[in-house]
Amino acid sequence: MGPRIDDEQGFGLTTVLFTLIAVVCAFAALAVAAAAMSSSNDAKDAAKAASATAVSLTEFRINPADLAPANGLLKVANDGSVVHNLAVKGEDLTTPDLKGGESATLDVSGLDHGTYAVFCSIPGHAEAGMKGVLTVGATGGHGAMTAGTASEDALLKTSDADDERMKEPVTAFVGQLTDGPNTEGIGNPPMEPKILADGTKQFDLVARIIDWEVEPGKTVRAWAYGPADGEPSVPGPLIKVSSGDKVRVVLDNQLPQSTSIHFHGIDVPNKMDGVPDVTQEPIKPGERFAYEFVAKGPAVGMYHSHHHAEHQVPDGLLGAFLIDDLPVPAGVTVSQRIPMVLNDAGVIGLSLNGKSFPATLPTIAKQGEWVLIDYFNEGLQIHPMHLHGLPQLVIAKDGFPLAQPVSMDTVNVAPGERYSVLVNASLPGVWAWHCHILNHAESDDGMFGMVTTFIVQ
Ligand SMILES: [Cu+2]
Repeated sequence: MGPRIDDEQGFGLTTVLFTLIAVVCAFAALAVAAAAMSSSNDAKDAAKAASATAVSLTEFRINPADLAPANGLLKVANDGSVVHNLAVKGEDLTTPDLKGGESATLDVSGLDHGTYAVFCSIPGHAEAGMKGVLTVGATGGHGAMTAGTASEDALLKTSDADDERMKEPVTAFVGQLTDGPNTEGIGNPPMEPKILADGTKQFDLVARIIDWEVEPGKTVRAWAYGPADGEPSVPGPLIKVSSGDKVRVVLDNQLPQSTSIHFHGIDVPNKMDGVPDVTQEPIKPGERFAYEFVAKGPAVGMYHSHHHAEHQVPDGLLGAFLIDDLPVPAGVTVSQRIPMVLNDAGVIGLSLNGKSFPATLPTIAKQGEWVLIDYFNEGLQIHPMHLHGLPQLVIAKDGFPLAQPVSMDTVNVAPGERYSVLVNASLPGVWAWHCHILNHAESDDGMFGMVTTFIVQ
């Protein structure tokens, strides 16, 4: 029994061993099979990745700019030195931000067949040139020999779409000629003073935060001046007085921050200069301060905050302050005087008279009229203001009449400067009028910002 039992046990052990070996072998086989499968997937991925269309990003180019990946994959490499990405316009599809030397695969195979604009979405990079066209899917019957033609077609189609998109702001601007302003609120409303018993002209101003529509549908929280009994605006009310007037400007600070008013380019006594901690205490929220002086002209000035000015002024605490009319050359009769307040920062941004194109208003004159334009730069950058078709005769700089007026087609207005120019509406037509720093006037979506027109009827 014993040996049999042993034999049985021996047999049993052998069976167990064989079973174990078999199981181990089976696992090994599975592992091998799995490894084989995985390596075959890796091989497929590798093959797919190898056939992905290579795109190189550099400063500031997408190369090639005309992409038509056969298998819907783009191998995007940042060959530049700053961070870039590749995004598909209008789709929620982009590579991660890639540092120089990094790359990523972008799968565009899920997009509907068609053409798409691609760009680098890092601010300023598309404008600097990082734009391209992506074609997804077959373009119909084109073989390898005609691939170039197909992508040229795609580029043309994109160009049509581009042109349509860029026309929209112009259409909105032109609509104002028949339908009136396309935004709420107009800057520079003339302000009438309260006349005090001694003849003093008193202007009661309130500073507060308001909703201001910069362009159709874009409303910002502006910091604005307004008459105590009227609507605030950006720019604030236009104040005009005459030489010898006793002027009193009372500011009621309804802002959450202290403020002050500096009368830039206007003769005032030192203690009325509006510089907190230098000539006065800051005007705290809820407080008032009265600025008093006797007007001395001619002057083309501005009134604006001189406290937290780096944000209070571009956010809207600015206005034009004129004393008297400017002397004009013999034989010239001025039919209208137009303030043109330039701004480029804060919540208001690139704008003319507190509005960005297409919400800027045109200047309209009859043929032969003389129009006087005062430029005021309340922004942080210089703006070369270019008027098409009609020369600008500069008659005053910072309100000081020039001994010899000088003609220009582009007037460079630096921060704080004022230029007064006469324009003779000599040639009929709609003349573009814009800042000539081109990205202050045009974007991928067409004209915006510091653009308006001068219309001669
Ligand atoms: Cu500009």
